[in-house]
Amino acid sequence: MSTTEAPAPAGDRQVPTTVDVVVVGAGFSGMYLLHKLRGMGLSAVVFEAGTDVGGTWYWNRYPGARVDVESLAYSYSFDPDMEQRFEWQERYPTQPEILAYARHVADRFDLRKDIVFRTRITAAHYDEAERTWTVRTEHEDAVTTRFLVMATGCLSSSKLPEIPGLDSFKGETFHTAHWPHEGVDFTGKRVGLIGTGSSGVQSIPVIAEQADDLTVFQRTPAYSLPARNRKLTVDEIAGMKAGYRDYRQAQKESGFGVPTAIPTKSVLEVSDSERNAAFEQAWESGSLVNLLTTYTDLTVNQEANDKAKDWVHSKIKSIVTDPRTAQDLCPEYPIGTKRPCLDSGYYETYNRDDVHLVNLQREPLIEVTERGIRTAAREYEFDAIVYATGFDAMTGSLTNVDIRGRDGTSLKETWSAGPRTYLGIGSAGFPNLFMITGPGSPSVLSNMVVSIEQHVDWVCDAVAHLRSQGLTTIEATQEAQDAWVDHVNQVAGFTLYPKANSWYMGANVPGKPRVFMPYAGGVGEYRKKCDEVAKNGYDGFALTA
Ligand code: N01
Repeated sequence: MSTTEAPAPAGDRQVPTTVDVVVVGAGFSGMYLLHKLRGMGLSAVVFEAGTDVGGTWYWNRYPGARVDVESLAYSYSFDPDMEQRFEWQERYPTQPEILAYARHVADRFDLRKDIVFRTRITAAHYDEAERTWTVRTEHEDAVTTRFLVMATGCLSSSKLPEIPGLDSFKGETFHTAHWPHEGVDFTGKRVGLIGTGSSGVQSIPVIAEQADDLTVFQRTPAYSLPARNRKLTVDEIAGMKAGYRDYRQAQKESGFGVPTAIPTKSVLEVSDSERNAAFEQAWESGSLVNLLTTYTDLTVNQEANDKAKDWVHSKIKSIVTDPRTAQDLCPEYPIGTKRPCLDSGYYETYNRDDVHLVNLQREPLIEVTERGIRTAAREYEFDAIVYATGFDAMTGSLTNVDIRGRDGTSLKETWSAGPRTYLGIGSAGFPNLFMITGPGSPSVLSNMVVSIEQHVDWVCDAVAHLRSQGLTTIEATQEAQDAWVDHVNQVAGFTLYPKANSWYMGANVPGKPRVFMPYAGGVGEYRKKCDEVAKNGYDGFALTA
């Protein structure tokens, strides 16, 4: 497969043997951590598998890749001067623009000198007598550290479809999360693409423009809204820059890390015309959050959700001209319970003569062959196959590393029935191991940059507290963790989320326990809880000298 996998390490890697903090991952979390830890006078090293900073935005270079949070909101808030200097170009920035921002941050704070690139972590074992972690890499490095922070991202461990023959295809293959740095030219090619989540929905219109012919294999349709992307005006940028401080505060207090109007009415109490007008306004606004927050009950009441679902179905059918294709593109699960998408011309793309939709519910995937893809109905021949098949989300990048805590306890085994954390930050049995936006925190249900900054600040404050009190370790207690896991499940149970086979539930990975992993209680409420825990002497964590 053509990928962005980093080449063999250069000979001049500088790897320390002992540091105060090891950070894994040089995405938005790892970069901000390194900056803060240095400011605290701590020694730190960051290990990163790629050849540069950027994390998600380093790896996911597929055509059409953009974030679906507006650029001025999808940025760090910790440096007001940087906020004023960086110039965003578009409402929803492209992957190259976000990567340029990450590089700008790395340059500004001279971060790269403490980042070891081209290096994956393979193991991290806790030594109870020494109260240290030993972190090992794929290149046989071993680093001893007091604190270990997994800043590995929620969507880093990519997955392929679980069908035979993946290696037998003679043409080119690509995964959206490992896209070649030099790009791919599909001109004149017959392309098959599997997967219609955000990566598929964003790349399909762009690949369709280029390829001779595109066939999309869809197991589950996505709900997607038009992004209404455009260049930012000078006045918009100036207005945002002038109001940044208030906006940042509003982000922190919001439900999704993006300030929105608070709904006051049930969708069931309004007239058809009022409801249709509200949905139309949300659709035209180009904002996912606007649609889901139009009424109080869309995410918690099936009957209410059906109103939004039916309305979006009618929209899809008004765009897609072939009735059977339009019907196949209409999802049946409640809207919002799988990650909705934001697109540029997605549904319109199916009106092209050279784009075809294969409904895998009718004709399941059987295998990849030398010439293409075989479903239960027939074989399709291609020059290239694109896998937009997603990730082992939230836990994959943690359990792929051989993490062993007290008494040699394996994180992977401990989480075999689903992830168990306190606040999504720590896990009982694993002292001084922190996760940034781990399972049990709002993470993927929020604007990630807001949640990343909150966790990094919290973790650094906790480390500073230990040092100031002459303490050595911090570890989630079993009781606090059990209560938090119950709470996370209880909150999810109030919502419609568990009704869909989503990656939030682990349902996209065969054999993965079906547990709703993120915390659905909202960014603002969650932050209050974390602040309260810290204020009360890290209530629910055991601190030892
Ligand atoms: O991955 P996905 P993604 N046979 O898991 C299908 C973020 N993101 O890379 O739904 C056949 O959503 C799978 O089918 P199903 C965002 O949080 C953000 O697109 O499991 N099909 C699905 O259709 C997003 O949610 C942005 O039935 C198989 C697709 O592959 C997350 O990343 C952009 C299959 C995978 O969709 C992941 O998005 C991109 C199989 N064996 C990503 N296995 C923005 O900010 C999987 N599929 C805009």
